[in-house]
Amino acid sequence: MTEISPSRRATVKSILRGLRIETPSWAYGNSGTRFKVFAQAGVPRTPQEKIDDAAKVHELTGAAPSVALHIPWDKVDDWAGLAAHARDAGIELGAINPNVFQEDDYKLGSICNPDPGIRRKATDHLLECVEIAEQTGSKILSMWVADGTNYPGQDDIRARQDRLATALREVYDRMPEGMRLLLEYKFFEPAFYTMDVPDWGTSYAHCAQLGPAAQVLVDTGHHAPGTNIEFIVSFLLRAGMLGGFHFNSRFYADDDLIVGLADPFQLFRLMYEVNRGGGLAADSDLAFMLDQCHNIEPKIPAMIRSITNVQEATAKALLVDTDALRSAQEAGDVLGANEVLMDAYHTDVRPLVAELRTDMGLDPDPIAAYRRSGYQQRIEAERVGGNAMGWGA
Ligand code: PSV
Ligand code: MN
Ligand code: MN
Repeated sequence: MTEISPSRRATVKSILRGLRIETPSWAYGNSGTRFKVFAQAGVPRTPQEKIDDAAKVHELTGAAPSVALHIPWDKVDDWAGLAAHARDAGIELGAINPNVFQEDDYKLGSICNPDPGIRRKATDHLLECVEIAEQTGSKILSMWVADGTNYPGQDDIRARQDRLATALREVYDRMPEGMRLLLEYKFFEPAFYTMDVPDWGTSYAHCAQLGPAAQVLVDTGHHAPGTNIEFIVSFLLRAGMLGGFHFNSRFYADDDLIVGLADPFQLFRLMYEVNRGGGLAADSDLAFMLDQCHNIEPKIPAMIRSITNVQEATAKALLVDTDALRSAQEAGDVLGANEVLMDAYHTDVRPLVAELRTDMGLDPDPIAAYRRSGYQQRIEAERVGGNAMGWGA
């Protein structure tokens, strides 16, 4: 077991200070499965209240300064007003996530639909989201299309790719300078035979065709069991094609559980590759976002826990003795190299992260601080009639 030297401690703390993790507005509302939504007391009734909860998470962690919106789940008339509300609460509005999957029209797809009228409608929504992003000051259009087919022969796989490319081009060309389009992939669900953007390779190919402002978004829950996600991360970072993450945990499918709870070792391996690929550098614009739904656990503490899990995995990744690792690798010392990684992984970094919070004027234990804050009691008393927002609505 290695001791953390004072200089390494300082370096890790300074990089951690710069780590920003965006929380998703939809994580604060009621959610569930197709079997049941277990409503919780005090959940937000409006986009403003979701922003307030996100701001509370940032206030206590100092690491979640923005909140992603999902349109139309978070639709308002006055976007500049919503951005001002966020600023007053102490955070910013982050990625804009269009929703082209919850209307009857989209039964056969959105921008890949065989019906040109429906493709137009879906593309117009994406363009509207670019405009919303301009008004909210958001720099990321985070795109996921649920398009695909369920049966062989249902539609022309190749024509669907053409339709996808056409719509993406229109959206990309409409984006202002400084905005990025991140294209998320998912190997199955809601379609089961083909998805139109099933994997990182498909996303990569479309993004490369679009131009430098288009990059791949890796949602950790969107892979087949056993997929080596850190390889994908390493590859995409090397190619300059990784735009951001949707972090969450999974056991079986797109479970959307708390990041780092199902497989903290995987999160460590991911963050190691992120650091190795320059994703934690001060000039990196890699977007760390969460995409989770808290079906049975209290939502604000769950978000705080998610943030602390990412921080701890990052701290461990930063503790890897890279010189020792390289020497072992070059010497072909298989077990020695692995031991260097495991040494870092087994280090208890909780005191270091707590110390950082104290340095930042925060409570070293943000969940305990939340419990003491009285915020939960207040929202439960005030937000009577809180309802499902987003999934399970
Ligand atoms: C789809 O499963 C997804 O990961 C996309 O990011 C959606 O926007 C989000 O989940 C909705 O929860
Ligand atoms: Mn996602
Ligand atoms: Mn998902």
